[in-house]
Amino acid sequence: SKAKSPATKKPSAATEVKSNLDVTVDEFQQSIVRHLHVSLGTDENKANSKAWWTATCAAVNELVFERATQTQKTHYKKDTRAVHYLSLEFLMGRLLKNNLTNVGLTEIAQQALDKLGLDFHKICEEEPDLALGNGGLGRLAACYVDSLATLDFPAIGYGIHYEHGLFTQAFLEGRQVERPDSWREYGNPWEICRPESVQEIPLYGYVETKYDDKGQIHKEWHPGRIIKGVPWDIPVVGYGAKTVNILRLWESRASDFFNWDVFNAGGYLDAQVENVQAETISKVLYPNDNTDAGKELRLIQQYFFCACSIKDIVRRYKRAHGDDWSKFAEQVVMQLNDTHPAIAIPEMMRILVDRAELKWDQAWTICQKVFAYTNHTLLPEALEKWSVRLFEKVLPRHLEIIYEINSRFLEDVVEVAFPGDDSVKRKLSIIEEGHEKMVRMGNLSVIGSFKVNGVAEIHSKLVKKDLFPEFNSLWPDKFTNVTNGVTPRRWLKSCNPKLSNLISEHVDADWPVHLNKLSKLADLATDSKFQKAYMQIKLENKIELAKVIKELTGVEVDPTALFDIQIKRLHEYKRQQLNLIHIMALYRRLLQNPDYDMPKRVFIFGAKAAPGYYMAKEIIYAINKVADKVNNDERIKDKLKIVFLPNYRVSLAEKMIPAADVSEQISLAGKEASGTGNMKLALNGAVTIGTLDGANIEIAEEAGEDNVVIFGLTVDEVKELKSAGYNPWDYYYANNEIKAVLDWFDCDYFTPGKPGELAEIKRSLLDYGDTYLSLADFASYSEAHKKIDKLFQDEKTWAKMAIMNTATMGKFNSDRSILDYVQNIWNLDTCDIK
Ligand code: IMP
Ligand code: B1N
Repeated sequence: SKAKSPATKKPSAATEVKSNLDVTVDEFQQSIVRHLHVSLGTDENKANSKAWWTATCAAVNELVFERATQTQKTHYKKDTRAVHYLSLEFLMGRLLKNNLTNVGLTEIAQQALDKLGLDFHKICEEEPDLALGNGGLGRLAACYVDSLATLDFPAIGYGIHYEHGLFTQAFLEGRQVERPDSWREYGNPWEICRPESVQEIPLYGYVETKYDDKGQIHKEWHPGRIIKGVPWDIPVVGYGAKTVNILRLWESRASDFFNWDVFNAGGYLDAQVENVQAETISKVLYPNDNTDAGKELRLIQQYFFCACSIKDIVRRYKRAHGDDWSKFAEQVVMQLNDTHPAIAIPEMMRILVDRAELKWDQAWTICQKVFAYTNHTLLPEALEKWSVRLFEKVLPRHLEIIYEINSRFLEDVVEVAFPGDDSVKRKLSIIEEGHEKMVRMGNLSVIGSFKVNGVAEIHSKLVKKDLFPEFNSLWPDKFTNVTNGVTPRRWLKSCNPKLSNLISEHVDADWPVHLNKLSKLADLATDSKFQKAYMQIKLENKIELAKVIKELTGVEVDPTALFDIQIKRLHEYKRQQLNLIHIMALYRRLLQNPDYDMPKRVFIFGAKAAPGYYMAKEIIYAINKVADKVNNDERIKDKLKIVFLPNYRVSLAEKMIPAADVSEQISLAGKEASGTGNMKLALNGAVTIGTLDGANIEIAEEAGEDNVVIFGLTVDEVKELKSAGYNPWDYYYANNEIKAVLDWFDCDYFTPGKPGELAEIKRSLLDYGDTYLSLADFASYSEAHKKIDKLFQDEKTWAKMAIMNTATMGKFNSDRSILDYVQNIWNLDTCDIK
């Protein structure tokens, strides 16, 4: 790789953020080369792309770590109140491009690599995704830490340093196979180990009751095991690079001192087995989205990272305030990302009561000012419950504390509000009675938090009305809404540079932080010159995606066709199966009438199924099989293509979203708490075909009803239909097209020689009751697609709709969400970093 020297372009000030990091192209180039030598011990001749990528990251880090240290120092000196975002998942994706965007050095880096004879985009492709999350919930956490840093709020994200993130997905003859993700097999340049902040975490064992001289009870937990928590810090660079916060992820290790006993007793192998068990805690992310695995290791993961984080928080607080707990709740707020970190509540009580020896009431008062809880789902299978038996074994002291919290709550609160009402008590109790007693983490979270929020307007209403109605009548002010958002830095500026440059020609350059400024584009929505420029960019993005599709699947698609995209975890409630049966209906219409009037269409899927989710995997297989058949059927003359891109992940989303014409958001109303992919797609100019569910409702409000296509049952209609008794067979017999499509699954049309291989799909939609009402919504969905076809064929109308979507998505900036949290829940001040 010999250095070429192309003319050095001047970075255009209009499109890059002005940050305080002043570096020239030459300096940056020198820094990369220096790191190649000094940090990697190689040189320009030996280095492969991976080495160049590592060196480039190191060059960025040199600037970023300095800011991180400065930020921590300032927060410490000013003794700022900070939010601690506790989350089992952070789906960060790649960081190089993002960090360059945020420090305003994308063009500098591009030119520096250019001068080294390297291709910037190819170098970026070397980076593995940080896939420490499953989907929306984990990616939301990543957007939120970005916004917190961008807005200069003191904040820290706490999570687990999984050795293996979400599995990678491949297809083997159309079926999903999973392989482990090894994002840090050869180290990762973004993280720094902090051995000076290691924590020790107890587990198992028993509780001893002791009495002191005054006859006071003291509880002492004698743990059966001690695990070490080692923190790894990843810098979180705000846009403009003033604040650099950190994400602190805990890795589990065997605790040295504990294992020495076993070791000395001659049990070297036993000691190793214990090591292995300890290290298992942070080994792998549970791959379930929206379902509760209910496994012991998962409970231990939850406790492990909460206990490490609280110790870290308490240590930092004590350094400033010593043993004076009176200011703790002024300095600390902890946001629980769903119930996964709810064990932090009894852990905090344990620290305050058992260790700091505060009175119960004093401790509880502090606790209740510190925790806030975000609910992300109403799906019953996702609501966490742990068996009392398991709890007692793993966390015996916490179980006692939970019982104490519960009995006080039932006596002091429920009995006062609903005297003598045992049925309300049974419902609100943290403990569910039954043949197996269970700890309800949702109830614990509501009782232990000062605020509870849902993630979109409709979802927050349903949290109050359907999930926690009695809690809501006890504490109406506790419940609130914060509609989700997405960071426009990653999800527009960095992933769609062409559109971003066009926007910057017409809108103030600070639109990536003041996203409402995009509304100015509405004036241009019918301007034919702007329409042309906008649609030309969409086409170029589609050409790029077509290349990716060809590379990954071998399928050739026409970039002028309508690109219809459904990307999200595979789940029956998200209804990929509805999309599939509609595509099959289109295919059938084309077979019956080759002149059937529709624009050329490409249906594109991306989705991982939880490895243990049988039906989800059947749906993937069915889509792949139907795709094989349709894509190779010459009779329909390429009017219809279906592609399922393997290994959907953040970095693939960044390539798909800018190329979407239509965004499929078709969950059964009431099931998708919010959705955030819906926001990213609309922001990039895709027209939503969607149900009145989650944030779709707010997207439709913002975009205007002319610029989205809504179909399907509403939440109330779903309830009505279900209570009247839904029978999918009615729809099967009443609608010829539904019948024909479902019957197709019985034969071997899509699986030659293997009749009935796809029959589970049909059974799930008929025999198993069609839980998510796909058949009930089919007709309306089909009409909505006909409407899309018409609109798409009218180029001017379509361009206007696409532009209006970009213009109206300002509300869904995650900065707005963060400001909502700050105002309604966290009560933080910004902190300027010099
Ligand atoms: P942490 O609590 O270990 O995360 O500390 C974060 C940062 O706060 C440290 O890296 C320092 O930059 C700053 N800090 C902590 N303690 C002190 C101190 O005693 N003097 C000055 N800065 C400190
Ligand atoms: O959280 C997202 C929302 O936009 C989605 O609508 C919602 O489905 C998603 C257990 C979950 N809810 N619950 C989960 C993930 C992992 C797990 O182990 C539940 N994910 C969501 C952000 O608010």
